[in-house]
Amino acid sequence: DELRVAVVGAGRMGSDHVDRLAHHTLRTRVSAVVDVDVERAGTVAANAGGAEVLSSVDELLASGIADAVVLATPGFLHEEALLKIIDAGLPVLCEKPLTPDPESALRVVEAEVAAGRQLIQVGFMRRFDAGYRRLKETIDSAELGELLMLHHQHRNPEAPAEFTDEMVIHDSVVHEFDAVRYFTGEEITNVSVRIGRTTSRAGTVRDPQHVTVQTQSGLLADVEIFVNAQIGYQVHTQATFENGLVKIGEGSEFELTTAGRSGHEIDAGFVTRFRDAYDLEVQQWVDATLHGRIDGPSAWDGYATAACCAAGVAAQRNGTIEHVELAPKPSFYSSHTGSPA
Ligand code: ISE
Repeated sequence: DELRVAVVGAGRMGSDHVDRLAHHTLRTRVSAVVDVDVERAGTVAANAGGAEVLSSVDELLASGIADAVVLATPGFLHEEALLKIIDAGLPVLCEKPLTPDPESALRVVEAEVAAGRQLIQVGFMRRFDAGYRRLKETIDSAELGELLMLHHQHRNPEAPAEFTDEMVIHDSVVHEFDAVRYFTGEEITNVSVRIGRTTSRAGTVRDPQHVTVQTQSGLLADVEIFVNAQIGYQVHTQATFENGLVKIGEGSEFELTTAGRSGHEIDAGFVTRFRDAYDLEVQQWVDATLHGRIDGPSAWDGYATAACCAAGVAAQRNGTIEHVELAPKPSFYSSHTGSPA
């Protein structure tokens, strides 16, 4: 069997996924590349011999040339596309965020529930990172006793000039919201944000910021988010247990020692830092889809993290601890492996 995948959105993530599907993923091929900018779609499709070039989701769904979709347009375009894709009954791997706000995310969740089967996986690729998986196993096995705290550091080399305080939460910290939910298997109940000194290298964004969340059972997790850190792309986690500590994300295969210094390389960006995670995410999605299943992060995970983002932006603005409001979780998602119960 071979899954025919259409990639919608031929920007940075879309073109990376086309390359991955065409050259690094088994049991699939790219049947179409879709972008309003058909020239850009054409250039990307040329890397996946034989892929059709189309300019809209409507055209794609009418063509019948795809069994499944990878949606990699900007987040504000996701809702409209997802509702059409659900209506057509096609499985979709949707890049994060599911949608930019909890109201639209909930509409997508409701449409999926109404369709009666899970079609959406959200692209929280860190769940497929080897370090993340190992830490999750350590937590679940209780071999170090109970998990007490999580400390995250999320650093980017630099942010685009138009990056805003809101985007710090929506684009960047959304990954930690999902990570905390993944590690603990619990929902986040509140979010606060403190902002102190700001680097002279930031544009209008206040940077770094310190975010604290709490889960249903009371666990605290904090995040240093620093999007103009200059040093490269770093995603570290330190987990504090009753009987030990675990650090992930700091290692590297390649350690260099030279005159007067010793250390390892730092990735330039997320495409390389999480390459293995993206590869595994997409291969597992292809294989599950061929078996008529979705077994990665769900639309519910997309909705719950969107609710955390809304609380995070309010916390940034108000300087308060903001409660995260969630709609009741449809039982539809309870059997799902990736999500908190
Ligand atoms: C970007 O959208 C990502 O998803 C990256 O993983 C994150 O590190 C970056 O801050 C975001 O802008």
